Amino acid sequence: MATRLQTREMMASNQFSRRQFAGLAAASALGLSAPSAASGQTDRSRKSEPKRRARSTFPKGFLWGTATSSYQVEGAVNEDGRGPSIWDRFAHTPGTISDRSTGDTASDHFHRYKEDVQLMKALGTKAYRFSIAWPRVFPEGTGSPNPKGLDFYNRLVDELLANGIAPFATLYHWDLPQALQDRFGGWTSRDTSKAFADYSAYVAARLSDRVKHFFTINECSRFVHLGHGIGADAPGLKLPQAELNQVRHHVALGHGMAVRAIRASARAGTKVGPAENAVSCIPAIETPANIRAAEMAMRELNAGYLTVILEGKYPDTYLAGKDAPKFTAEDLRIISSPLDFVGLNVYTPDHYVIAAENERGFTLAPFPASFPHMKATWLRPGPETMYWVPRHVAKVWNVKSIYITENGTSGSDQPAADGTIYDVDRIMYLRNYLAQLQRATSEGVPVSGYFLWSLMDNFEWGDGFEQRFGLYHVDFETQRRSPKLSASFYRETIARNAVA
Ligand code: GBH
Repeated sequence: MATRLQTREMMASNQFSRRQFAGLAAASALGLSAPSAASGQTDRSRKSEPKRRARSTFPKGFLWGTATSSYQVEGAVNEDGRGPSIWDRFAHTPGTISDRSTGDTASDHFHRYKEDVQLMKALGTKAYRFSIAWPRVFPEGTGSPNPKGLDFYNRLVDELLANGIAPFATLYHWDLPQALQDRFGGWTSRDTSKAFADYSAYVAARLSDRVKHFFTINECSRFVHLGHGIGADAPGLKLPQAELNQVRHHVALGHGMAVRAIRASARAGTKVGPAENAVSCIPAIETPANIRAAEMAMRELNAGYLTVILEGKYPDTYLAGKDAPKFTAEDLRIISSPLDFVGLNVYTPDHYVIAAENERGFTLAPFPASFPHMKATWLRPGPETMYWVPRHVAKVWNVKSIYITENGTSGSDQPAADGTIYDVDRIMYLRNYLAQLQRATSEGVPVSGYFLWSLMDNFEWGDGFEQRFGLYHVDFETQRRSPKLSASFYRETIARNAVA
């Protein structure tokens, strides 16, 4: 005999299929033959839903958005006085990008931003996270600003606001001015940290009348390791460990200097924080001992980024040995300047953790070869990552405000005979991750918003155009955008403020 709980679940799932059916029927041609779908009629029957829905919603006012980054979507690399970035140089170096593409045109967002804002509106999103290309603003990295440098961002911000979408700006999503690489060796020098703070102050002074949230640096962890450790990203360096740790320190310092510079130059009330892809540590089985072990692993494995940013010191284990970075006490004070929020990019479980009676207090389980992955082989689906990462960050470092600054997946995205991309793999991924995010918010983990990566297909770094992360498919020949089925899923989720 079914228990009360099981009966409730069964009833709930029946309602779900009826609702879903109605939703699909109403949404002919996905209801998203954008941009005309801006009216966004969704299924009204949810009004009459019983209590279960109320408990499974996201908090009132939860901010739903999408994310992109400058080099991945803008194109227009030679327009309006933009200088070259390390990604222009890298992508134009033979052997770096799997399909030999570059970001020269990318998704042509620079010219099509108005159309793209309508795509956001059709989803019902209320926020957009984009990044500012430093070499548009300071073509030489420092010195005289390009008089037209911020024009595009001014237009974009105005267009977003006119459409009821809040702009969230990232100051560094990896497109360092090439001039700084040439002059100072880029992030191998603290001159770059200082230059980043100056550029950030300049931008914040001019945009903070309309942009209320700034992210400093996107994913220190990735561009330090891939760009400077293994040479798979720009600037393509393979530095020895001690130098790599020094680069990481300069990046953390750049973050802290930028936080201070923004506070000094922006309007009062401007909010600032990092956007980090934390090394995610998941309790392999949810026992109190494993949870505690996963928290310890979190601190230790994020030593050079979140730990130093949020604690103002490097853990002793990180400083042991000959490869430790060189720094001053003042550096640590700058790096740990108070933040308004922490942004977290969440994609995949990095480690499943088991408590152990060893020096570290934990063991990291090796991934079995049979663990599944999405189209990108690095992207293992582990939906509970979306629960544990914000929960750990809130608990371990007492963080009071969190945004999920990226989450999403690539897919093969082949159109069916009727031309539609039925990306049910992406929907499966998103549904499960969002259910875990809802679990977190329902337990009081302070996540205020979610930015789906990505609004549309774009230049996926070393994977060129071979990995597509968009809710909207982009035909890179014609630049035509069309919604995938997942766009309907996201629109429905936003409309309900609950996982669809
Ligand atoms: C984010 O990084 C980026 O911020 C964004 O620009 C990007 O488009 C998006 O995610 C999707 O990738 O060396 O082959 O094993 C995601 C986190 C961590 C993904 C490092 C790639 C290593 C790939 N990244 N990972 S590999």
